Amino acid sequence: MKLKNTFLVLATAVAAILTAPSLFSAEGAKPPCCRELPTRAPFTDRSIYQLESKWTSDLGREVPLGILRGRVQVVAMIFTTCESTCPVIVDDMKHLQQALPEKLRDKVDFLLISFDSERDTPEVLHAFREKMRLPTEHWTLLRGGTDDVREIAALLGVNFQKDTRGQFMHSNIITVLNGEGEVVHQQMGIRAEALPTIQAIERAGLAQTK
Ligand SMILES: [Cu+2]
Repeated sequence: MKLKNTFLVLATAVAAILTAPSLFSAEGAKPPCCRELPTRAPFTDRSIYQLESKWTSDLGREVPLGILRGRVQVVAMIFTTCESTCPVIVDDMKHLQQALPEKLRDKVDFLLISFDSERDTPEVLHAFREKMRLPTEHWTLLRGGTDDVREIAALLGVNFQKDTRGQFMHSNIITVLNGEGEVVHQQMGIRAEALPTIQAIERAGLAQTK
C-alpha cells in the first residue's frame, strides 16, 4: 500500500513536469530577460529604461532594458576578458546577493552589461555566466552595440576606454536601480563597504512591495 502511494506521488509529479508549459512555468522562476512586462505605463523622467536601445542576453534573446522593470536591479558594466577588476566586481555583486535578507532575495536581480560589443557575443557571455556560476533566475548578462554601450555608460557615470590590446580601462561602479529603473545608489570601487548598498537595495525592494 505504501509503495503504491509512493508510486502515485511520483507519477503525479512526473505528469506535472510533463504538462508544465515550460521549465520556467512560474513567473518568478523565469530569467529576468524573459518575464512578462509588469506594466506598460510610461517610464519616469529619471528612468534609464526610457532608452530605446535593444540588447541581447546571453540566452540569445533581444530585449529593451525596460524588460527589467518591476524589480530592483544591481548593475555593473564589465567585459569577460578583463584581466583586472571585472571578476572582483562580479564577486562583490555575488556577496551583495548573499547578504540580502531572505524576504528580498526574490525581489532583486543582478545585471551585467558588457563594454566589449565585439568579443562578448551571447555565447561568450553565457560561458562567462557558467564560469562565474551566476544563476539564470536572478542574473542577466547583456551585450549591445558600441553606441548603446556608450550611452548606458554615460547614464551610469561609468568611464571606459579601450587600449591597444583590447582591454578596457574602466570605472568600477555598482549601481542600484529601483523597480522603475531609476538610479538610487552607487557603490564606488572594488571591495567597498557593502552595508550602504545593501540598505539601498532594501529600501528600493521594500518600496517595490508596497
Ligand atoms: Cu574589468
